[in-house]
Amino acid sequence: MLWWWFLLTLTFNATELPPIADAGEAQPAQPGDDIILTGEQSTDDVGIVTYSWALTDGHPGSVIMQNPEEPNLLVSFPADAEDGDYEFTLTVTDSSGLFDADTVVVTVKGGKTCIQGVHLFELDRKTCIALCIVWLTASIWVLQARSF
Ligand SMILES: [Ca+2]
Repeated sequence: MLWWWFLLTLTFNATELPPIADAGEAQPAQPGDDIILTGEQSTDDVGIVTYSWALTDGHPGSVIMQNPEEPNLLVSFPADAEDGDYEFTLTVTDSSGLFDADTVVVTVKGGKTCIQGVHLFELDRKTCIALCIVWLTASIWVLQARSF
């Protein structure tokens, strides 16, 4: 009887498979954006017990993670977030302690651009827009002056 139980346990453990983590598709973001990283496509033959998200590359001061222990992570990039690639790693664990990890990259761009394609040094958005208005106004004056 004990022998059967032993064989059953051994068979069960042998067929227990590790989970497969899926951190979702790469996506773009802009400073000031809230985005959701989806880890719920991760699978396991028995069931995933824990989800754990971490920022593994990027500027830590430019990221706020709301719920790093949930399948779907809410990420907020503050208005002054730095441009660049932010890599997030999702680690999933099943009830047997087997685990897997997957990464996803969020590319943040646009922090210092006030008009599409216009970069004015390292100015903040408000100053940039003000300078653009001054430049446009000055251009109109010049054009008007030339027409006389
Ligand atoms: Ca499993």
